[in-house]
Amino acid sequence: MAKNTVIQKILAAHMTSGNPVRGERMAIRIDQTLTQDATGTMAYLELEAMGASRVKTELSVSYVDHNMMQNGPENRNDHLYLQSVAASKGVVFSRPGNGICHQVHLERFGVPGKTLLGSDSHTPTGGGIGMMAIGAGGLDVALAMAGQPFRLAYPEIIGVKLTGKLRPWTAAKDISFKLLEILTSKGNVGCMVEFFGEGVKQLSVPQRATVANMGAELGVTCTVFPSDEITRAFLKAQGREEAWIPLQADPDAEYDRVIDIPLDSLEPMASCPSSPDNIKTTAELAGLKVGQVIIGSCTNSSFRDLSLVAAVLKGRHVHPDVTLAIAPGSRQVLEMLARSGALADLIAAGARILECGCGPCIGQGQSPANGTVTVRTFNRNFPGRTGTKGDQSYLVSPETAAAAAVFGEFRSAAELGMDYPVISDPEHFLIDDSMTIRPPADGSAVEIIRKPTIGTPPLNTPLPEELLGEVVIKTGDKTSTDDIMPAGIHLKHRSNIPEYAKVVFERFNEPGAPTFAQRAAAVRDAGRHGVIIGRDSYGQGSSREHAAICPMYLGVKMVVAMAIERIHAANLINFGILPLTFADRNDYDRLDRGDSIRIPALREAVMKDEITAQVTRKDGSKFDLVLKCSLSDEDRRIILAGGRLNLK
Ligand code: MIC
Ligand code: SF4
Repeated sequence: MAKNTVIQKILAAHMTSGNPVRGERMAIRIDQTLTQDATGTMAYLELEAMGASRVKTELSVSYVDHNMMQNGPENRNDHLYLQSVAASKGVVFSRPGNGICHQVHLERFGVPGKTLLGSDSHTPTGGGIGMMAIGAGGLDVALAMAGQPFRLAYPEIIGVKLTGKLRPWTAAKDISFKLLEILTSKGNVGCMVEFFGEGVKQLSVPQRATVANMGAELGVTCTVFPSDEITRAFLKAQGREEAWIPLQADPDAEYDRVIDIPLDSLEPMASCPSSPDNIKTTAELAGLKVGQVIIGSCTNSSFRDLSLVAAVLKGRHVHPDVTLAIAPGSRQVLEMLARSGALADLIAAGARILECGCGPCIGQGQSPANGTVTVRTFNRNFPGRTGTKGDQSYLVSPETAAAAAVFGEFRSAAELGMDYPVISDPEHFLIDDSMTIRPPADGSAVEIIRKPTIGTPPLNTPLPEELLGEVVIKTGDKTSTDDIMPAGIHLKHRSNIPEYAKVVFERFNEPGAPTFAQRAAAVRDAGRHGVIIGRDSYGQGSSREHAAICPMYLGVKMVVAMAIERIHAANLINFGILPLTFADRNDYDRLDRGDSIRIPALREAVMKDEITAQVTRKDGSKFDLVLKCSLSDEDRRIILAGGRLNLK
């Protein structure tokens, strides 16, 4: 009697090499890919550098949703490159204004049981429709487009059993908060999450997508829901019923670990500054004054979510001390809100309507005032991500956000004095694909548009014979890729590495002192190699491979931490930076900025699982540092070559 989980079934159907044994290396075929503009330009430049003439996936989609401020020509230059390279390589192009990649992909392209690799960490959103949807760096997505399988370790499968029913004013987002409280945002590398149990049936596809989306904050590889009659109804309403297949875990399926979440035991919660796993109940925050509310992002911008907010705000007005901004997740959502009248209710209530896209979620506008509280339905509240230093960003559900907009403070939504608006998915979504452009059957004649701000992917040099390292920075726990490579106003330089590299670790720079970029370049120019020391969960958050490319450009050759997050570790390897971990965690305390780390016979050393480095501290004292090198044979080959693009 078979007893497989949904994850095991999808893996079995896609495995191209390896064995289904936890922790063992394996590879899977990738059916679909997605890219967004902020990571996509580099991904397509890499695809071109590989000499690929046409993508080999069943479907690849290029979205423009991040960089849409168009302050200066850079963003539009990127769009023109992306549109033309998509036509040339056989990729569907989703135009700016069509919506956030994850929302649009769910609506128009997602298929249960398929694999999706996306150059964005929130790609797991597709798990809401029963996909195995995985975030990765741009280069890994480019390789998948070129037809190569995706390599990963066979996962530990965490089953999350949902029972009961959410209570009024408690939302799908609160399931994510509960999971973050239980699992935290660290220590989950190599895990996949699967939802099961009667409670699953209580959640619509957009609600499941909210929960699946925040798997990224747990640091797991993907989050998968079964595909059932609710999935079928959603696909039917999107005019795509033929894409549906049933996909359920077998009755006796065995998970490596099971977490029980009785939905009726949940209460409204919030992620408090400045980490998604800093969870409190909203009751604990009652009375906290709020200066700004923003509703949107790939977590909470569906027709259901925004209709709920409109229902709360109908006939009321946003509190005088609050600004409310709303960014719909897609053009489908926005147009349906307009036609249903909900948009008029939002406008009448004083909401500022932003275009469909990521917008403030990635620091593109709407930075809060100093010392004020911002309440967002987003998924990340890393320090400074809003564009304001010292920001106080709270992540909540649309229900809690709407109440905060009305009251001007955290308060129980039950105090709104109205019945909880139950919003069901429509029987028919409004279908208009005129903002997606299908590629021509033969793209060979398409001219790829390269304006002057479109650079080339920089190449690393092969791994040196000896590492003459110097610690350029030592960071603490949970250093995110936003810390390493800030977005916001710098996001427009994603296609221009020398310019973007100037702001590596910007948040850690001290006024008047040389910046990280200057210090790293000085080490590089002196013929030495930059080393970064991190603590736990180094590189969490965004999939941006720029957090590897830009340090590489500045001469960084090695990162040593207690643990490195999956996507970032893969990006480091892809660009020839050696990711190592401490054999003894206490050694973290013995290292400091300016210390020298030498590894003689480095090329031989990386073939082993343990490397001994010689440390000379700034005060002249010396010690041997034992480092773990947990790389696959393929990873070692890439590291020796100085990155994936150097391998033929
Ligand atoms: C994010 O939410 O941080 C982003 C911006 O979507 C990133 C991708 C990027 O940095 O371009 C992500 O999540 O991978
Ligand atoms: Fe865009 Fe924010 Fe989602 Fe990232 S998390 S894809 S920036 S909406």
